[in-house]
Amino acid sequence: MENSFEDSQRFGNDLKVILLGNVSSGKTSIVERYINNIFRDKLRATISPNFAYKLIKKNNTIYRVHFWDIPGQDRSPQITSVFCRDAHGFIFCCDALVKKSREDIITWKKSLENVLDTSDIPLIILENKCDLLGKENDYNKNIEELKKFSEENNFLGAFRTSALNGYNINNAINFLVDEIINKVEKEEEENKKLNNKENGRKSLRLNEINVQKAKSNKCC
Ligand SMILES: Nc1nc2c(ncn2[C@@H]2O[C@H](COP(=O)(O)OP(=O)(O)OP(=O)(O)O)[C@@H](O)[C@H]2O)c(=O)[nH]1
Ligand SMILES: [Mg+2]
Repeated sequence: MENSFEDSQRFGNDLKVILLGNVSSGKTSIVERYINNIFRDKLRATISPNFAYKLIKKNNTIYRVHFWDIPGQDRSPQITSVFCRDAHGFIFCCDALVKKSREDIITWKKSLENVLDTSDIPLIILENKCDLLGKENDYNKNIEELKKFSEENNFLGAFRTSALNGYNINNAINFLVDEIINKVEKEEEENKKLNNKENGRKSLRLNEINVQKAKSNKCC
């Protein structure tokens, strides 16, 4: 779907997804691949948080999904608290060739948990640059290890991706966005039910008051 200004004016469903992870794990490249389907070689390090959005239609609703790309060099509590507080979901990125980069995801998650209770927020891992692991058929070699790591650390899912050739990027991010939208729609449904109940009680009370008024106004 095209991201046009007119489109963005027509709806109010904004969702916020944050990308966290070490320097050079590929966060900026992943966002550019997902949103614009491009890849730039030799990208400069991101020096301040950036965002870009994509319009996604689901169940007849258009959502504007904002992707916040946080610089890997900045793990300061200010950044996580300012940008992450109202996020709907998180993508933790690591480099498939750098073992420490996967382990560092735990540190990123811990610094996030200092400012936010993540137990009810969808979090996924993207182990990026899998094109450097070998042939396409080998992309999923030892994927069980990654899945186990993800389960043990309470992530919703983990994917090998390549921003360079696009492998699994749409699949992985659409999975996260779907989860977020399902959650948001369920919450809205529950809120509606609660409001209806509340309105029902109010109108019952109003009816009772009207009946009492009518009774007291009756002339004998
Ligand atoms: N081979 C390969 N290179 C990639 C891939 N993704 C990113 N790169 C390259 O890796 C380098 C770092 O990528 P970035 O997207 O800038 O990484 P980043 O996580 O945004 O880094 P910071 O902004 O410093 O936090 C760039 O030169 C990219 O071209 C990939 O999937 N495969
Ligand atoms: Mg970057």
